[in-house]
Amino acid sequence: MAPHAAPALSVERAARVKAEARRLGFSDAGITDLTPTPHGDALDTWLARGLAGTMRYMHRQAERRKRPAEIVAGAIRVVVVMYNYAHEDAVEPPDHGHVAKYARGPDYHQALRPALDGLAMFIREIGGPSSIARAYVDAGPVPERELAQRAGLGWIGKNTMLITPMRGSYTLLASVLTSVDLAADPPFRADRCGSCTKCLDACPTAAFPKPRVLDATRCVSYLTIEYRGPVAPELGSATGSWVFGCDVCQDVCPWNQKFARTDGGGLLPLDPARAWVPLDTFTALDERTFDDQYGWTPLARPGLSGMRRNAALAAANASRLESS
Ligand code: B12
Ligand code: SF4
Ligand code: SF4
Repeated sequence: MAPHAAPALSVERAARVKAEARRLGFSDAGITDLTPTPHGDALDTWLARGLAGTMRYMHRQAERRKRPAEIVAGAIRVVVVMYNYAHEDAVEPPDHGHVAKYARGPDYHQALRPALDGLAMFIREIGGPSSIARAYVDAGPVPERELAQRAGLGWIGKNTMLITPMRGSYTLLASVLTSVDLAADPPFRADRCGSCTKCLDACPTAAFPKPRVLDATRCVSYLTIEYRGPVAPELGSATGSWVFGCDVCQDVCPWNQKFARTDGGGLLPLDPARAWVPLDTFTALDERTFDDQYGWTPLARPGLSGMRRNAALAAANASRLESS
């Protein structure tokens, strides 16, 4: 075998895999290895300070998150794919609650899965019968943003989001871990945040103790999606009209304001009309109708009781605003 045959093959395979990812509807793809993440200490500190709140799975997955080679036995590469879901926001109607952009349609975990499984199959076909390729959409201990940065897809902004030049951060990430030797991309080394602090300043609940560290227990996204039980009044009064998730630290980012592109590949059909829901919607629904209307969307995660709690907070915030 010629000495450079293997690298040439891995370069050619990598190019085919990335082209296939784009053909399947992903906005971009990058490849990296599975060596331990250089920021494992940041994860340990985050967990030790209790900043994960009740997300126990973050503790359970920590060791594998720091050493992604341990996630799938035999895997040596990860193909990280990105899906762009940016779309125009509708103007706020009165007495409505705001839903984060990514959640205005089907649950992306299910919606991206068939295309990602298709990519995994393509990689196995390239690699031959004994090859492994396993797909993950925000599941398991895959440190998606770090791997995406290492795979050259962008940098991690002060708001902790993966930001891609000429695209921004309204993107979802997913990955395929594989035993097939694919040429790795160079990491994205630059930090393009510069002296900007817009996201840190705009966060309604002051959830960033410092740049690139998020106290999830203060984040509206955590409070409205992950957290069960009553929200502390000093935080609940800052969640504004958000009833599911929050986009503030992305909406103010100049990289989104200048470069967000509404050219998503059709894998996740979002409906801008679902950006705002009447605040009395959830009180009027029973479990069965909630399931029919929202069971296939991300709003199923907090469920009917969670959405009632979130809508009550938003209604209280609206009436406080009116009377002030
Ligand atoms: C737990 C979680 C949350 C938690 C905690 C968020 C957080 N910042 O940690 C909550 C519920 C709050 C949340 C909210 C949201 N989330 Co979330 N979340 C996750 C999840 C499952 C794990 C993230 C994690 O590891 N957190 C632990 C902390 C410590 O990690 P980290 O902040 O990413 O920091 C790491 C790196 O930044 C690195 N690091 C530290 N310093 C430095 C410095 C440099 C220079 C570098 C390179 C790296 C680096 O070390 C850290 C440790 O690994 C991922 C999916 C996954 N499997 O990874 C999705 C994920 C991060 N979430 C996502 C989204 C879309 C959101 C929301 C926008 C949803 C919304 N609209 O409400 C918000 C955004 C809030 C925000 N500003 O982060 C996307 C982000 C896509 C992107 N383009 O970045 C992901 C990747 C899901 C997906 N599959 O697409 N999320
Ligand atoms: S998602 Fe909202 S609450 Fe959470 S950090 Fe960003 S701006 Fe703050
Ligand atoms: S708002 Fe500014 S500091 Fe925050 S992520 Fe965007 S560029 Fe970076």
